[in-house]
Amino acid sequence: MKQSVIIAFLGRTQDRFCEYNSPKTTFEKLQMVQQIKGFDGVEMVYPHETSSPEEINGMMKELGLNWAAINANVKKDPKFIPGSLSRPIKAIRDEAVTIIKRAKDFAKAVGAPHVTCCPLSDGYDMLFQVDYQSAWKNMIETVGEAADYLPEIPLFLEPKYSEVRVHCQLDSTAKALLLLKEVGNKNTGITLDLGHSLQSQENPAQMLVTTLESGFDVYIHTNDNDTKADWDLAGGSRHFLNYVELLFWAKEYGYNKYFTTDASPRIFNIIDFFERHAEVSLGIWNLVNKLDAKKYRKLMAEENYNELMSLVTKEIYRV
Ligand SMILES: [Mn+2]
Repeated sequence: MKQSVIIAFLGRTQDRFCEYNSPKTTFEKLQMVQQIKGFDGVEMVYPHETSSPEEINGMMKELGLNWAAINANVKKDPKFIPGSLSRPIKAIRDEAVTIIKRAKDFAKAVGAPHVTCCPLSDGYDMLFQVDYQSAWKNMIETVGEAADYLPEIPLFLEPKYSEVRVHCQLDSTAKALLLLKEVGNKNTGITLDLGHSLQSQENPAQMLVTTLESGFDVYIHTNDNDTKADWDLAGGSRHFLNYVELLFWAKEYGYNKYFTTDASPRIFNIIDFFERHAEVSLGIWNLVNKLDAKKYRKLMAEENYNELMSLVTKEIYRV
């Protein structure tokens, strides 16, 4: 199991009420990744954490770290705060597409495998706020243009139900999958964030399988929450069995990308928080690798629910 982290969570984070931890340079964040037992991969935000590809790759090599993904941020810049890829103003949409294209250039230059983008500011707060027709058409067009550029660097889209808009445009894995089907570019995929999927009232494992069976790739973000908001808790702290089931099916499909931690330490010690996340994630991965998947799938085919529940009790919960 390859584990990585979105390094933005190693610096200062904030919510509506508080700021947590101290600001850090990209190099300081990378030094922290190196200290966290279980992590050797990095997801870095473009353009806010990047400098020249040469300088960043020098840091990565010096610290012996590997690339999980480049995260194209199309929400943080003040002009993107009310939205970017779906906005009615073409100049803003074009600027957002350009950021994704430049993120792909950066990924290629540093040797990162793909770009992921979570268009959180696209959506709406009130009813009668946006024109759903133009918003959907704009999204198909902008994502299509970004996907077509530099096809050797695939583009992954990350859906989420809520935040920063009250209702995000890509509010579920299913909606993002529908968008990718409309775009029709095979060099695309879904960034399946376990917590986002839970917040959308989905089953993450089922959405992994649905996406892959629909012919689109998947990149996994790990965390947990209470399903009401995207709290970015440590993995397994609320939805242990969902995490086990997701990794069970990831293994069935031969998932070989990084499992990237999208979790926020907030009041917890940063290193301890991520080490506990890495530990439970690896523990679940090792557990899943001990399960006889053929036996489980045979019982599913036979609709033997009682025996399956017994196996979950004995082999997964182990009580
Ligand atoms: Mn995520």
